[in-house]
Amino acid sequence: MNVLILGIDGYIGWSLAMHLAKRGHNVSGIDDFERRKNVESVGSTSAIPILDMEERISSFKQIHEKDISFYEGNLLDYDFLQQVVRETKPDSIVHLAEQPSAPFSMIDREHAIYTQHNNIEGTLNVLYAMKEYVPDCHLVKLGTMGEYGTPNVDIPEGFFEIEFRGRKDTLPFPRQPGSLYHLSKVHDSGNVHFACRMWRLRSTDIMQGVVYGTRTAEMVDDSLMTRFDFDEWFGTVINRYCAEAVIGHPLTPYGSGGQKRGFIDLIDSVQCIRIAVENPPSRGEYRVFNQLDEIYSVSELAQYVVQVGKKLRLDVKIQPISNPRIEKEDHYYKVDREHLRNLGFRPTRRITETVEIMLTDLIKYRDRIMERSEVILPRTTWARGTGERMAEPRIWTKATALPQHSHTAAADASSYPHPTSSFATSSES
Ligand code: USQ
Repeated sequence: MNVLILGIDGYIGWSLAMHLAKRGHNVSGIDDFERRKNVESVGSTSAIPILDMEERISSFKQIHEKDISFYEGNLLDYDFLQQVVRETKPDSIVHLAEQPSAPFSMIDREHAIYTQHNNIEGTLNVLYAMKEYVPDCHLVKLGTMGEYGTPNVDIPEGFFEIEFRGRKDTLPFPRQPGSLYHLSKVHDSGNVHFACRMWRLRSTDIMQGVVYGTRTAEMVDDSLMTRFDFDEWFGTVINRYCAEAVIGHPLTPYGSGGQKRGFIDLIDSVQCIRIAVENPPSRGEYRVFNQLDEIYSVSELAQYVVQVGKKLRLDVKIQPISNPRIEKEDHYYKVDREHLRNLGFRPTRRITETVEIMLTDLIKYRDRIMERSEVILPRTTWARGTGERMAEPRIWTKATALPQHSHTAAADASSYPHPTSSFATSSES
């Protein structure tokens, strides 16, 4: 199949490109490196070093003997987009080219407008390019479980049957998102559904849970790794916990820690997207997949990281901090997720196995995380808005983070002992 990946340079985009190319698909991708720039704009960087796109592609070709084509540009540039679509003639477009951070969208008015403009207008351009040049193409659109919010009833896959005043219908399940980023995805879902109904496009709208992990099967060399964010804005909760654990920063569950979310390993996220690509819906069909493996509360996750950290001789502490977001901390959460399983999705490994792989990978890059450790504690608040800084007492400082001997070795990651050898990272040791 010809697959065009929008946002090929991102955390999932690069992982997916390698997976699909290795599988024999003809993969092209678009990116304008906005994610790299946005992470840089908040003073952070990927904990795992990543190569430039040209170098990534040539390393992938050398190692896996497959080609990936790359086009640099932005979806908001319709001339650019339509030219790429006409040239690559995709059977499937996977749309990952959005600003994906809830806290980033909540910094202030400018970040909110940037997020919604980028995400909603970019998606509209994709829909128009499909309508005009490849109406038979399948759009795999990355939405989010956060579109639904946390209702006090079960969450179906997109639609539910409702009886109201004696009449019945099957309607989109109500959306109650918790950030202006999540809301941009709700607007996208409405536009994609509309394009399927009006223009007979076909689409799978994926309500994905929170993704975690450092590795997929194709990442057999350091040059093929994908980015890994740990800052307040772009790091997701498990990834942040693992980065915190390796530098001796206490894990940071927000509030009471009872918030439940659906989670999925990076390796399974690409597996699921591949399944969606290879099993397209019919013309005019708009279908919704809830893409997650298991549900956990953020406290439970912290416990898992402590447990695995112990195995690796890391002394991991938990220090809950006041919640910068407005969200329920004690709530019902039950989610249907049959569609992908019916098409063959099987989780690759248990969460604790992945956390072990993550901690082992990240220990190698402790100095990079340590250098940017000031981006870990949250400062963007939902309630006060306009980017006002949270007055969170500093509970951790670099100076107390590592035992003296590790500090002196910080410039050379390779001098850190292997996690299974006798060493511990602790603010107390
Ligand atoms: N959280 C903590 N401690 C932290 C970071 C987060 O307790 O250090 C909590 C948050 O308050 C929230 C939960 O963990 O209750 C998840 O937060 P997150 O930052 O990991 O994920 P979220 O903001 O929900 O967004 C991420 C991705 C987004 C994707 C979404 C899937 O950034 O692109 O859409 O996960 S979902 O959450 O299902 O909507």
